[in-house]
Amino acid sequence: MSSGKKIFLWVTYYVIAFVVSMALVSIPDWFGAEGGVLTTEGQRIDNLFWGMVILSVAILSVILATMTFALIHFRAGPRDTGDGKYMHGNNAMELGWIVVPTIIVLALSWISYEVLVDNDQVLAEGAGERHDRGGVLEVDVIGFQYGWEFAYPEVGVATLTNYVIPVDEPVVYNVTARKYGMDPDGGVRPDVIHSFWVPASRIKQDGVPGYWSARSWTAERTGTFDIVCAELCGALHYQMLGEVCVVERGVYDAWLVELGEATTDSDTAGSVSYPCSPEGEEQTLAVRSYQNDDELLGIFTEEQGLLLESTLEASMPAAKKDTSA
Ligand SMILES: [Cu+2]
Repeated sequence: MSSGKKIFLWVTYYVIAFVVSMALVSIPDWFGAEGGVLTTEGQRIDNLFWGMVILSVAILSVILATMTFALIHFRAGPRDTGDGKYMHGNNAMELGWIVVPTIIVLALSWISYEVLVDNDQVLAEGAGERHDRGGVLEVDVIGFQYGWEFAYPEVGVATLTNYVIPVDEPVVYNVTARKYGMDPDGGVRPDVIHSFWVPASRIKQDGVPGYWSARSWTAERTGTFDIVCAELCGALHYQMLGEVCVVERGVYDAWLVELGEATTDSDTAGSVSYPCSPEGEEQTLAVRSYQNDDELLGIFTEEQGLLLESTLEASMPAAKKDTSA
């Protein structure tokens, strides 16, 4: 067979392998429904993901095409019992399969790094302390067993389960988790790590009790999008569902005014209208006052928290004894 024909056949196998593999990887719904990516930052992540998928398929196709070519054209005849050609070492090939993958992996690392830097641009520019990030809208996200609170420091009020943001504007999320929670029997126990995730945003951030982490993203269209907890955090982890409601700036401004007037007393829970209520239904969101860091710890004040901390410490050895018995 002429080398021209060999190359033609190999390229044919390559094209078939590439087209079939691309068709197969396009079948799964990689990111869930909800009409595709929601955020500017998420679009970068999707582009990176698909770039990596296409590159992987391109490399896989080299293997598939070479394997197919070898199976068909180098197969032994029925009476061929001889040995294959003896080879020992091939410097060019060995150098090739070290250098080429190294370049690919380094290039992918660099591109991924660039995407992460771009996605944290708002945080980098508005650096500074929590609640003072260069005038960017901030929402404090507090996970607990089992739900989410979304606090608007601007007006000192937090909503439960669902929250509202304006479209086309960066929002900084300060994420944490409560330190303590209430048991169904009225007792007190420490809370755990949760993970704030709006799948359509593609951005995920752990909420660690007593520690603040920040992420930022910009929603590019209005509507409602699921919130889930992405860290297995206990028996009712699956119930940590909510909704982010993305609205026009005017709607958001009016809602924020209403939110600010919903409650002022930290002991009083109130409610506020929900701009993303389904057609013909007037839903409300539960809210509570959010005045200072003591309240960030959850349903307890700092004083109670310290008291509880010592109570919990005192009860630890007993609890250990219980489990070993
Ligand atoms: Cu959780």
